[in-house]
Amino acid sequence: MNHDPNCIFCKIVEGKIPSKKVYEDEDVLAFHDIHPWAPVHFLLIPKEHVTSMAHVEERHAAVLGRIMTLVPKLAQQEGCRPYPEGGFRIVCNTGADGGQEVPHVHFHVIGGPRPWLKG
Ligand code: DGP
Repeated sequence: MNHDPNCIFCKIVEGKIPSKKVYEDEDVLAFHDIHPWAPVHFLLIPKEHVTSMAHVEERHAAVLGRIMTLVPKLAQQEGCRPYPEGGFRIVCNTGADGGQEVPHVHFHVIGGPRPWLKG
C-alpha cells in the first residue's frame, strides 16, 4: 500500500494530525473538512496514498467503489435529509486546473439545507 510521509491526508490516516472522523474501515477514512463550505461537508479518502483521480489505476476500483457506496449512508448520518428533498454533491477536484489543493485523492461530500452553493 503506497504511503507518503509528507502527505497531510496520510498523516491524518496515521493519526499524526487530528481529525473529526465520520467513518473508518481498513481501506477508507472519512472526516470533516477543516474549512466547510456547507452545513454538511466531509471528505472520503482511500487510506492508500493515491495522488489524484489522474493517478487512479485498475487496482483502485474496489476502494473507489466502496467510497461511492458509503456516500449516501454517511451523508444521511451527517445530517443530509433523505432523497428527494435532501441531497448532496460529490466533488473531486483534480490537478491544478481542477482546483486540487491536497495531493491525496479525496471526495468532498457537501450538503445540508440550502442555500449553501450557487448553481
Ligand atoms: P481540495 O481543494 O479538493 O484539494 O480540498 C482539500 C480540502 O482539504 C479543503 O477543503 C480543506 C481540507 N483540508 C486541508 N487540510 C486539512 C486538514 O489538516 N484537516 C482537515 N480535516 N481538512 C483539511
